[in-house]
Amino acid sequence: MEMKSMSTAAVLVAVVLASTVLQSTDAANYTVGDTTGWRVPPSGGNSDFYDEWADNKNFFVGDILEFNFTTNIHNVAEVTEAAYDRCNGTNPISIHSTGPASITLNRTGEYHFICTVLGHCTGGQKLSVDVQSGPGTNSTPGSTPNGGSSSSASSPVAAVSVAITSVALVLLC
Ligand SMILES: *[C@@H]1O[C@H](CO)[C@@H](O)[C@H](O)[C@H]1NC(C)=O
Ligand SMILES: *[C@@H]1O[C@H](CO)[C@@H](O)[C@H](O)[C@H]1NC(C)=O
Ligand SMILES: *[C@@H]1O[C@H](CO)[C@@H](O)[C@H](O)[C@H]1NC(C)=O
Ligand SMILES: *[C@@H]1O[C@H](CO)[C@@H](O)[C@H](O)[C@H]1NC(C)=O
Ligand SMILES: [Cu+2]
Repeated sequence: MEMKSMSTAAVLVAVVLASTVLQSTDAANYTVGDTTGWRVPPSGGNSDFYDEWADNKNFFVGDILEFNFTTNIHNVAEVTEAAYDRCNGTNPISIHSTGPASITLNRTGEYHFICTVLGHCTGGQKLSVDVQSGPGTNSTPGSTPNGGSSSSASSPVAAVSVAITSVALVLLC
């Protein structure tokens, strides 16, 4: 009787702890381009450099992009898709001129970034990312472009919770 209520409490504590730990690891902090930073990519005209950097990553609401660049040499502007395609920095949505610049991805959908210094975007200094609603992120309901990916993202949380619950039950029963 007493044992049973103890184990129930322990399981509850374990599950709450597990979900707290998992939620706190949700937001990621990326240095765009890693050690290359934010610049015209080296190895001449590799205009896919930042697309390749982003390719194997999943971006979620709350993640941070750190654009590491030297002030007055580069900048980072958020632009529309049309402006991104044409490397048109005339009317950016927003622009950050002081490096390094930290940009929080606070909505789902595509973001487009370019450097507006002449020739830099056409030289490959451009990045687009597709942001998904993350595990534990219940803001922006109904605005997730691809809802299928968010369910796959939440399944590890459930799996770890089940695993921890099982271990707790075995130890305490
Ligand atoms: C993100 O990482 C950069 C570089 O490591 C660091 O300077 C910055 O403070 C970090 N930002 C947050 C919010 O953790
Ligand atoms: C940012 O760039 C500077 C200069 O290239 C470098 O010293 C620094 O380590 C970089 N920071 C990160 C977080 O990569
Ligand atoms: C760049 O965009 C602005 C408006 O944002 C537009 O007026 C201009 O014609 C565009 N330039 C080119 C070359 O497309
Ligand atoms: C989203 O981020 C942008 C730029 O980082 C900021 O200006 C804007 O206020 C943010 N929006 C919300 C809802 O936090
Ligand atoms: Cu630049």
